[in-house]
Amino acid sequence: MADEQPLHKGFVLGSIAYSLGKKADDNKSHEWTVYVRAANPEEDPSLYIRKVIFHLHPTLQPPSRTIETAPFEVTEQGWGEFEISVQIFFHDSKERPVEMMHQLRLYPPNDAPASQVAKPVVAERYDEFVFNTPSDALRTKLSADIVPGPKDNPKVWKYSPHAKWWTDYDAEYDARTDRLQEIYTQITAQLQEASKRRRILEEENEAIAKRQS
Ligand code: SLL
Repeated sequence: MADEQPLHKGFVLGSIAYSLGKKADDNKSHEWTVYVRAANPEEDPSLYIRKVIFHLHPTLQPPSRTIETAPFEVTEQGWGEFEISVQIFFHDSKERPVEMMHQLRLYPPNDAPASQVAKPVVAERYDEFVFNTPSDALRTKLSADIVPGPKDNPKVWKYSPHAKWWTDYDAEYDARTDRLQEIYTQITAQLQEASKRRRILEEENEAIAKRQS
């Protein structure tokens, strides 16, 4: 019988924008990249994503861009911020495509600290694909341990030129889990210490009570 558990896959939808400086054309002040990437820096998302269609602003030709392998991203130059609609299709034909909106950001917020201003502007969010009825093939693929591919594999974002600006949500999750584990260990030790103290006090009490009787 097929395993009924849904499968979750962490991913990130976002954009990164670099200012091209003062000498740039007025209508090309920034170079930006909009992307769908795996949460895991070593995972190739084309294992489960068949294609991604990015619907850009009509001032960019052609406005519709279909990307059929990782990295699922589009790089352009421009001056303005706009909403990008992103459609994600899966290899598994039973899985419905996902459609999401992303607001392209080129400019740091007005209240950004000066240290942020020279850096690229990253706008991204973590989300999860939920495969409710994954085919056996998809389940096998998604459950397999990630084998590190060849060095500089362009399909995994670990080697992307943008990687140093991107959030490693998996590592953040692991760090939080490690910290929680540490706290549980400390609490367990404290509880054991407290019950040891209680036992000693009870024994002392008994000894006193015996002497008094
Ligand atoms: C705005 N609603 O007015 C937005 C539209 C469109 C920006 C921004 C393309 C590059 C080019 C580009 O940056 N379009 O025009 O050469 O802010």
